Amino acid sequence: MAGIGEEIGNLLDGLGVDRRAWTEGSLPSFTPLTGEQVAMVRVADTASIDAALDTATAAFRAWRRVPAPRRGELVRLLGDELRAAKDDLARLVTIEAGKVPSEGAGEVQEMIDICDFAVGLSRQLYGLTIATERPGHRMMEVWHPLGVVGVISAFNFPVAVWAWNAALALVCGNSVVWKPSEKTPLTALAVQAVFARAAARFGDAPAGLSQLLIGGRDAGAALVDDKRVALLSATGSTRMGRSVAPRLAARFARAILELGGNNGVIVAPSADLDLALRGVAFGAMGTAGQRCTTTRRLFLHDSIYDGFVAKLKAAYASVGVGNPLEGDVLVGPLIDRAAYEAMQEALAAAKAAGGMVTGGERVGEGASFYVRPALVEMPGQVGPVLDETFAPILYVMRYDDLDVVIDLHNDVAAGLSSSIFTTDVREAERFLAASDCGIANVNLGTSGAEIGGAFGGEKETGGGRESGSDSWRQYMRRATNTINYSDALPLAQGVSFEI
Ligand code: UN1
Repeated sequence: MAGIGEEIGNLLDGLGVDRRAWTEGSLPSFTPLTGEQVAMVRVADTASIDAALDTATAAFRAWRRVPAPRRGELVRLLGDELRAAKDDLARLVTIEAGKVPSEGAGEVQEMIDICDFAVGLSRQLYGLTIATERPGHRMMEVWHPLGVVGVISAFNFPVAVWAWNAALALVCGNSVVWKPSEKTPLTALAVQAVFARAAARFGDAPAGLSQLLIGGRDAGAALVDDKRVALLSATGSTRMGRSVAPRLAARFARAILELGGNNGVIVAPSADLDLALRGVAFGAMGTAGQRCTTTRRLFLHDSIYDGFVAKLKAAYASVGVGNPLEGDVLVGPLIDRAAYEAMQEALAAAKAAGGMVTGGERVGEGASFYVRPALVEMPGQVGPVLDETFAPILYVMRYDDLDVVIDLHNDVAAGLSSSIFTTDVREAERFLAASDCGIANVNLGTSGAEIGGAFGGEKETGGGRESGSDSWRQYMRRATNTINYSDALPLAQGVSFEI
């Protein structure tokens, strides 16, 4: 598409990004919309990574002394700046990550929402007061800032995941160092410029309070292995988590891991089928199947199987696939050739395991990779159904017994998101009690969680929780304080030690 490079230039200029950062570097950057190279981005070298961690450490030392509600003011300004930049940033997300416009805007809205949440939190970082067994004593918990927070984010939520972490980390009194996906450096540069505007309006934020490290393995490895980083929040594949987790554990660093998902939906006999159809369609095809919360497995009760599959096939056939800048489409491109190849491999493996595939073909040719979402009727939960393939493939299976299907649902390595469509309260509650995922829903899909809840999952999803609820506690350290205001020194547990 002619002019996309020019449009990116205009957007980045408008968002306040220094041209040299994306024209004079060594990391080529592409748009999945056309596959063309659109920028050459500067990457951090070893010396600048080291300097960034020093600066982040100094920034933390200053920032932790700023009262939390005042820290919240910076995040409030960040939310303001994001509101002002929303349209341009959303457009950039569409160009760089391939999201359709409404999902690009949704991603930026998610950033704004978490800023609002964090501002409120900045006046609530509360601890407990606990009953003590000793007279004239008080015992309490106080939450303190933690240190430098490293953030490694993935291409599919190129900016929102940074915001979930950064907004909380900042109100909690930490500094932030962010390594975005090498596939999405431009949106990261734009967000960094937005942050810089908020910091300038704030006035006296320490230099380097939130930094960006664009780079490959070196930058990621520094965040994982360097003891100056107190907490690493990493989003990506389970394979990445398997490499990162033991290294963090070896240096006793904190980790928040958001890894793979293999999310399932059960449609029960009593379900509102129109609702279920819409929920499954968005969950499975939204973001071209490239969300960690994407619906990948669908369990249909025998009694509704044939009719539901027919409706689903019609929905799959009708959905528009293509360049979101050019037409009214619901499914944009895969991120790159590797994603397309992984999808084709999974479909071939599904066929070999007895699957019946509808869709999955490539649309168009050239350097971009558009595919029709694939529906695969499987004879059982075997072969590629057990793994996450980051592409729009929905495996469909039959069931007749709810307890059996819940066990089957849980019998995969990942444990992120799950849902049931039913109007039977007993079925709903049995599912909620038994799903082993971090997210379990009734009568809505697996994706599109709001920021107010804790986000994350169990098993090979990594166990981390980000975003809402009490996730903030991970970004702080807890101290138990006991104060003796008596003139005696009673020992706990009745111990006597008279000198
Ligand atoms: C991800 O895909 O990494 O629940 C995050 C959702 C979004 C976040 C997805 N709020 O689908």
